[in-house]
Amino acid sequence: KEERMAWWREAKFGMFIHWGIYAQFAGVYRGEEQRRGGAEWIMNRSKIPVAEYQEMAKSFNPTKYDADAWVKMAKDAGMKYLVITAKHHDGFALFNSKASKWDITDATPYGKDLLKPLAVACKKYGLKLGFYYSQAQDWNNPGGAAARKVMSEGWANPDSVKVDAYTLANKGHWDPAQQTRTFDQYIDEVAVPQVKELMTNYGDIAVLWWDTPTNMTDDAALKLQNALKTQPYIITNDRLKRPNFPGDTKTPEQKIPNQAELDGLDWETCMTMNGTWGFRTSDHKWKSSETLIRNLADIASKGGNYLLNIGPKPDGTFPEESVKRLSDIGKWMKVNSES
Ligand code: FUL
Repeated sequence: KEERMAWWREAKFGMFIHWGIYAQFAGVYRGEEQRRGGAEWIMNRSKIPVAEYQEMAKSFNPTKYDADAWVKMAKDAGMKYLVITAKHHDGFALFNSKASKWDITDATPYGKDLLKPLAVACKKYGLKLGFYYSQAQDWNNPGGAAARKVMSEGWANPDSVKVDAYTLANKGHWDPAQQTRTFDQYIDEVAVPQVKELMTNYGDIAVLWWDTPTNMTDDAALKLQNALKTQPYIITNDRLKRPNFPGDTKTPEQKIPNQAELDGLDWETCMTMNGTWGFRTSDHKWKSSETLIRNLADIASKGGNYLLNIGPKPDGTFPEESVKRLSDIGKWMKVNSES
């Protein structure tokens, strides 16, 4: 483990990327602002029917996507690794998957694998590449889990009360289309095969970032863990299944732990630059560059890593506010690494 963790412990700073079909909604459904949660949660929060959500993929066409430019921005900011949502809770695969048609190649006009060019660019600039994979929650591939959440208030759907009762009675789901298969079938036919695809088609993978173990079983967790074995150096976080699968790293979210809390453990604080992980037009609560730099220094001095998020726009570009902050951090890094 010591050998496996060596680069990660030195890294200090990485880029998190939350990108998917939710960027198309950008926090708005049927003209109503989503009231709670990150914009990447809109399908669940607003109880968007599966067919309607999938319709949105038909106009997802990120023609301005430039993986080389993304990785260069990360590198110039002093980041040493990158973790991207290969599949978030909405189940949409940013890669070409044979295990599901709910992926970039089958469901969108863009039609090209988004992770391949990223792997190439990471190699070119010497950054490590990691994948976030939502192993349990999947709101589109039937059988996937759904965390039960209160409906985002404010959406004037006359059926909302009924939909919520349905959700309560159906383990968090809101559309019968989500339940045509069992969780075990989803694990065996979608999650495990997709993780294997991610482990074999993109070269060396440095990190597997699991998330929200809703309804996970030890049995399913073991299958997923075994799917990583072609990447013997991979580092995993603590979100596969608690408590039996602790992984390598702790994942404080949106907060910097106090020193004593995580002393002796490997930890990484993930944080948004504004208030959302996925792109949201109306979120203007940007932290200042100064705050972000202070956070980085604080985290590094306490022995942790800082995984700072970008929520790209549907056209494939980073929000200008994020670009500005990355460049400010880069300038500070340059001055402070020369001494
Ligand atoms: C959370 C997720 O539910 C959020 O959408 C986001 O991905 C964050 C990093 O982890 O648990």
